[in-house]
Order: sequence, then structure tokens, then C-alpha cells
Amino acid sequence: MPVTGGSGWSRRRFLVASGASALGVLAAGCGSDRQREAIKATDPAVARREKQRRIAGAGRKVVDLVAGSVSLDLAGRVVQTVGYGGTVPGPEIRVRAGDELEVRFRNELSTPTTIHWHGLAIRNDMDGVPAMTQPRIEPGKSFTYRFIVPDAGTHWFHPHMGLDLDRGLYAPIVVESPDESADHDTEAILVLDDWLDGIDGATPERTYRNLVDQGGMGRMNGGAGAPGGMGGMGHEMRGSVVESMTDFGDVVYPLHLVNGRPPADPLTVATPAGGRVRLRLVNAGSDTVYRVAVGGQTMTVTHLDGFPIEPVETDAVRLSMGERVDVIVQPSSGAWPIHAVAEGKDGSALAVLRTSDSEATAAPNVGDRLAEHDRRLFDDTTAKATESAALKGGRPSRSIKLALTGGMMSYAWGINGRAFGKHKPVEIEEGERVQLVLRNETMMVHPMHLHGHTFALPGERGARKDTVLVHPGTIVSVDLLADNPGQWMLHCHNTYHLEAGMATELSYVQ
Ligand SMILES: [Cu+2]
Repeated sequence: MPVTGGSGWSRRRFLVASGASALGVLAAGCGSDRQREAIKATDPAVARREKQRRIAGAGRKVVDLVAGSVSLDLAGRVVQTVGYGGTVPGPEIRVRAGDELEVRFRNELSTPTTIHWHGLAIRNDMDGVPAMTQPRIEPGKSFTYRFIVPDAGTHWFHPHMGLDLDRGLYAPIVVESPDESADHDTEAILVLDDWLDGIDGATPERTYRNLVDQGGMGRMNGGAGAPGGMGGMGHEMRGSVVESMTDFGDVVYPLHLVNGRPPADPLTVATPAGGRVRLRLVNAGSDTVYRVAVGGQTMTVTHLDGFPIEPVETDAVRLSMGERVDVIVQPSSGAWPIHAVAEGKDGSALAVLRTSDSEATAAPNVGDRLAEHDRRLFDDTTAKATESAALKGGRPSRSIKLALTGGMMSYAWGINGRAFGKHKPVEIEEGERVQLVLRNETMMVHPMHLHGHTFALPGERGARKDTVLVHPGTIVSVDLLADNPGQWMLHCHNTYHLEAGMATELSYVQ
């Protein structure tokens, strides 16, 4: 396998950190413009905050987890990749809010790694960002993650190293609420992923190289073939069929998976006749925004990024990379496609929803898209958090402007014109309530993800989110309560944009 752990921003970051340490500058957040002393992951404030999360009588869960190589059978085509626990996705972790989770992790990869618990506002030293919150976990080494899980919801975990996110290293973590009444009869977790690793010689590294070398020339598939890796199914000019000229992604993927399975071998979700099923949707993709609908059915959106909203009935939902959406579906008798189409490019992922009284024997036929995809599309900016989930506190005391910058031609993505490593940390004090103003100055969408916090979308009782899709030429302002001291990544969840440096740091200072 090509070197992944030492590639891209993580290595640049490491080098910058080393140099800065030699000069006696704080290693965490050693960007050139740090003004004040950072509260690092090892600071007593982090342990103090964790103590506040402790609930008397709460449970404890211990999980053993291994990352290593995996043979993945994609409808008869076997590829070699990496994953957790020998499967793709890795085994689901299920805990109750308030419990302490201990994950005894062993790295059997040939490269260093870390685990980031996406969506969980946990203690900073367990957040899994190399050089920022913990050292890299070298091959053959172990690390125990131990933290209190604060909030219920549908979340997931993945590495925070180089391009490993475009492999099979991902798995869901579901946090149950002790006081959430079940309004459904059954549930299923559907993890969506765009897949290229191991198909016709494609690797994430080759894909990234192609993007950098030939940015702006066309779509990239990372495959072997013509010089520059433009052979096979990859070369397709952009722009002609892209919805509203919006560029949703630049990598063409040969396959799109639901729970590690391609459309030719779809997962079946069984439901009792007349029953209600909760679908927990996760987008673990690297460069694909999905639009999901269920054939012949409406759906009710109940949670965004794990947090409850006032329910909204719709026909289709959109998930950008890193986002989660929970919906309730009450299917009529039969077998129905759960169809996730890639926004702005060809390809789709498929699963089947089948009621117990269905007489259908074959998977339902789907074409390019369902009628439901083009009916009501759920808009998260109109969603309202439930009373209990609404962000507490008053009005923001200040605004922090963050321009999302860069483009395909140079493939130099950044924030405020700077790549990670040359970034200026966003400094904040514990207890502040601020507004983050995300302005997309590029031609592409960017799903912006903040670690360790769940911000609120604009408006009265705006939905709580940790990842928000910012469309080209638009501004999204989110409110943030600074209640979790430490150093936190704020980055685009497009794996290739992140690798190119589209990240900064939310830095608690004292
Ligand atoms: Cu991006």
C-alpha cells in the first residue's frame, strides 16, 4: 500500500510543529499568527470539563477495536483495502448517552493512524487529530480512547490521517437516549460511501495526485491507464449536466455503497407490515453529496447530525460528506428502493426496504433516479431544533469571518487564503457565544465540519449541526457556544480538499 499516514497536511503539519517547538513556541496551533496561550489537549481544563459530564450511576462500555487490512467483496469483485474489525463498514458501537466509552484500539495497519469520533463533543485529548490532540498511533501500537459520551444520536468514526478516509476505515456509533421514546418499530443504519480503492488500480493517493496535477482539466478517477491516470472511466468534462452549475464533487467513483455493498448486491432492510422504520443515514463518502429517497414513499425527517428537530415530511433528503440524517418511513406493502443518487455526477447507491408481507422476490428496478428525488427536497435551513435540543445562551457577542478559498485549477484549497499549517487559529475563550460566518468564495460546495461542538443553524431555534454544506457564492452563519476547551479542527469534509489544506483550528485560549 502506498504511504498514506505521512502524506499531505498531516506531514506538513508535523514538520511545522517540530520546528516551532524548537523555538519554544507551543506545538498545538503553532500557526504563524497565534496571539495568546492555547489551552492544549493536556491542559487541566480539559479534564475539568470532562468531570462535569460525569453522571452518577452512568454505565461504562468497553470495546476492542482493530484497524487492519480487509478483503472486500463487491458483488463478486474482491478488492484489498483497510477497515475496522475486518469489515466495511466496521462494527457498530452502541452506547447510551452519559456512559463512559472505552475503546481499546490496536493499529494493525502498515501506516500510522488515529480515530476521530465524528459528531461527539467529547474531551479534547480523545478527539483523534494527530499532532493536535494526540500523537499518531504507529503500526503495531495500541491506544485506549476513554471518554464520556455526552449526546444521543447517529454518529460515526474514522481516521484523521491523510487519505485513509477514502478507504474502508469507517463505522457508525449510535448513542441512545435514556429518555427517548421509540416512535418506530424497527431501525437500520445505512452508511453511504463513494468507492474507488482497489478498483482497476485506483487508490486515493493516485486520485489526489491527479487532482493536483491536472486540476481543472476534468474529473478524476485515480485509475491506472493513460498517462496521468486519466484512463478508464474517469475522463468526463465537467459542467454540462451539473445541477444549477454547482460543482458538488470532482472525483468519479466506479461504485457507491450502502453498508459496504454495491447496487448489484443490495442490503435489504426488513420491516413489519404496516410498521414504521427509522433509517439512520450517514454519508461516509469523500467527494460525493447524496440525495436519498425511498421509491413510492414519503419520509419524515426527525434528526440532523444526531440532534432532534421538529419533524418534517419530505420526499428526499440531501447528505454531504460527514452529515447524518434520521428519517422515519412507514412503507406500504412491498419491496422499495432506498436510492441515494450522487449530486452533480453519475452513479448511485442502493438498498431495499421490504415489508414482511411483501411477495416480491427480486430487488426493485431503479433507473437513474426516482420520481421522489425531484419532488420535495428537505432544506435543513428551515428546520427547527426541538426545545430541548436548541442551543442555549443569548446572542453572539462577535462574528468570526471565515472565507472558504481556492479552486480546481491550482488545487490549493484553504481558509482565508491559507492552507492548514500556515493557518491563523480562530481564538476563542470558554463561555463565549460567537457567530461563525462561513463564506464560500469558490465554485464548489464545501461541507464544513467542526470538531467537539454542535453549532446552531441561523434562525430561531436553528437545527443543531456539526457539519454544514456551504454552496458556492453563499454565506452560512452558525452560532457556537464555546463550552469544550481545547484545540479543535474546523475543516472541509471533502477528503481531497482537507488533504490540500482546507482546514483551520478553533483554539481555546486563556
Ligand atoms: Cu471542500
